[in-house]
Amino acid sequence: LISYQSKIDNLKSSEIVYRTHVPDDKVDWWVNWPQYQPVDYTSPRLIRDKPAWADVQNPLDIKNWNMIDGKTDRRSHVGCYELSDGIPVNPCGRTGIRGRGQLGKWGPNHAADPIVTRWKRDEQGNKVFDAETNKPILQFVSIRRLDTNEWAIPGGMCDPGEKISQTLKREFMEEATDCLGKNSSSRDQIENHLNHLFEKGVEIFRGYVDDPRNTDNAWMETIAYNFHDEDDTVFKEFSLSAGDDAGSVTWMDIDQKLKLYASHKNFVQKAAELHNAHW
Ligand code: RP5
Ligand code: MG
Ligand code: MG
Repeated sequence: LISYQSKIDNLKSSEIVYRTHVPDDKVDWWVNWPQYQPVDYTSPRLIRDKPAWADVQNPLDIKNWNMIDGKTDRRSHVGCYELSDGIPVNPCGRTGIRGRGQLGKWGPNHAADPIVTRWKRDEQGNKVFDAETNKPILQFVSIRRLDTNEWAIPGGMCDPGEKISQTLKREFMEEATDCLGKNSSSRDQIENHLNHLFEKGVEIFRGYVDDPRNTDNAWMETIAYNFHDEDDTVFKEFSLSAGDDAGSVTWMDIDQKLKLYASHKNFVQKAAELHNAHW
């Protein structure tokens, strides 16, 4: 879990908010820590703009925790979360900050992560093997996030009422093909091209994400799926293009030296294991 002081939000220096440092042995709520008084912070943008995708500021006005609440899924993948004075409590422990931080929902904020893979190939089209492990190298479509500058899976938040299969494809199209920057006929072409691949995904992970935005009362959860282009038929003549909250996009070799956003390295490792690829 995030247990270091980190600067959050793009605020003026006088407004910067710091997390309380949470040592690893104090992350668990069961460990008694009476001095723990983290700052209570919800992004002023959420309070001022009240975006449609975000909750109301007062969590006591929300009643349907741990269930589907209209179009909002307030259930957690990790089981029933507890409430403290009517406010959801992060099931993975202390984060050093209270409130919603930058997250829209109190409690779980649901996302989906498409791990799109292919084999690394040489100019002749032969698979490339790692010299040490003797295993073929898998590549995945990685984007560089504009918020933290880190490389990541092109995932994103589930829209209200959206099926997970739709979120996975929509986020991939927005961040890795820049479909929002294209006209509707190009968008349709891209979608037709990807439809077949996105029909046969394998679930890789479902649960809590160690996301830098998590707070004691709001946290990220995701469902990650692998979509694998075994024969390079889908992506051979397809160019990726970064869009929306992605600054760049690339096919990245999967290897244990990777540094990725949040828990994404774990998800990519599971995809490599699924294909018995180099790690
Ligand atoms: C991570 O944040 C998830 O794994 C997903 O990749 C991402 C969703 O947030 P945005 O990309 O929409 O900011 O926790
Ligand atoms: Mg997105
Ligand atoms: Mg995203």
